[in-house]
Formats: sequence, C-alpha cells, structure tokens
Amino acid sequence: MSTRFTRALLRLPGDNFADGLTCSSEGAPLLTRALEQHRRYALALEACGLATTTLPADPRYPDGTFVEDTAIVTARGAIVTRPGAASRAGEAELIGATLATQCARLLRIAAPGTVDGGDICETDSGVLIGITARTNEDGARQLATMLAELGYRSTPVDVRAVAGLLHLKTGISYLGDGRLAVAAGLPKLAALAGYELVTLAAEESYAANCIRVNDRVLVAAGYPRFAEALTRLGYDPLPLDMSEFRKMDGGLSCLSLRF
Ligand code: CIR
Repeated sequence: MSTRFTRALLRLPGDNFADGLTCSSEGAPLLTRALEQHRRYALALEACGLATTTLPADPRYPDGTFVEDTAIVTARGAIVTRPGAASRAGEAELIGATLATQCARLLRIAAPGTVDGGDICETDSGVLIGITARTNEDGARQLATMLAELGYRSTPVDVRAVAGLLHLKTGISYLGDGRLAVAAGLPKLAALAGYELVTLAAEESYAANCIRVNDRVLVAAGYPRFAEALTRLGYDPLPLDMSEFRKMDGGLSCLSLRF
C-alpha cells in the first residue's frame, strides 16, 4: 500500500461515553474497560510506527471518541466534515482546531452537506464516498470536489438501502494491494468492481471494519476465520478487543485519524 502513516489522532472516551448514539442491544459499555481497550489501541498504532496524540474527552460529545467521523486527513490536506448526527455536529469544530496546527491545507464541508468520516474509504486507486443516513448527496458532492482539488479521484457509493450499515466502512475496509474486506451481507456494488474482495463469514461481519496500518492489519479480536484468511493472504493481523466500542456501534477505524 502506498500510504505509510506516521501520525494518529485519538480522543479518549469520556465519563458519559455510554450516552452516545447506538442501535446495539448488547448493553451499556463499561468505561474502565473502554479506556483499557483504547489504551491498547493506541499502543497498537505505536507498534505500527505511528506517533499518537490522544486528545481529552469533551463532555459535550459522548460520541467524541469516534474521531474518524470528524475529518478526512490526506497527505495533501485535510477536510473537516459536518457530521450527519445532530448530537455530533460540534465535534467537527473541535477537531478543526487541532488539525489547523498539523495540516498544510484545511477545507470544510458546508451546510446543507453532511459527511461522516466513517463513510470515506481511501484506496490506492481513489476514494470511495459512501452515501448513507449520515453522509448526504450534497456532502458527498462537496467532498468529491474538494478531493479533486487535492488531486484525488473519488467515486460515490450509495449504500442507503443496505440494512444495518451505519457507515460505508462498517461493511468494507481497504486492505491495500487492490483488496477490500467486505461484510457478507453487502450487495454487489458497481463501485467495488476492479477490487479483489475478501468476503467475511456472515457471523464475523463486525470484523469487516479493520484497518491496514503500514505493515499490519488491526482487526477486532474474536473473529478467527477472518484473521486466518488475512494470514493466508500474507497479512500480519493484530487483534484488538473492541467489545465496549462495539456496544456503541463503533469499530476499529472510528477510533483514530491516521495520516
Ligand atoms: C455514532 O453513532 O455516531 C457513534 N455511536 C458510532 C460512530 C462510529 N463511527 C464510525 O464507524 N466511523
């Protein structure tokens, strides 16, 4: 994969983490366990060679630890999003202030557009922009224009009809080497033609949200068939317990901005 990451931004889950948005019926997350899982996640990124910055929780935003949704950070500039959930709208301004000190160029999605970073999947041949309940068509169009300005090609992928898919990356992840990990229930999508698809077993769908970070693939622990498939393909999976974030509909990618 061409992108080698050197830095990551994270935000700690706060005392009111359990008050965030969720459709899960797995019960309330335990903060102490979430903090430990978050710590191990940061250590895993560091083991992949990234310098991590962990921002403090902001009590106004219980979902703030899912920092990926607030920006798209590329080697040529960053785009501050406009999250699609009303309770998360202010998170973008918060991350904008931090990114302004780290990125050469900062662009911003404007109303009525909404974009969640979880809908944005960067690959070696372009950027897939998921259109979902969180990322609307206007937001996707604005983002495509901004990415073009930065020199990136992008393709919209409308997944609004796919049940149970919060974000595009809930169901697909780029593994590098022209390969996508894909959840079993995802319909055949024209935008994915041209990629080699590694389809997960139905009972392991949650693990479709994984992240290629330099020489490793961070995967949710507890999904052995997918981990074995990755190993067979020559990847080096690094399993991480995600139980408390899963309870809040979060996956591995949402917990950091990598650049
Ligand atoms: C939300 O519903 O916005 C959060 N509870 C979970 C966000 C997960 N983000 C992501 O997958 N990129």
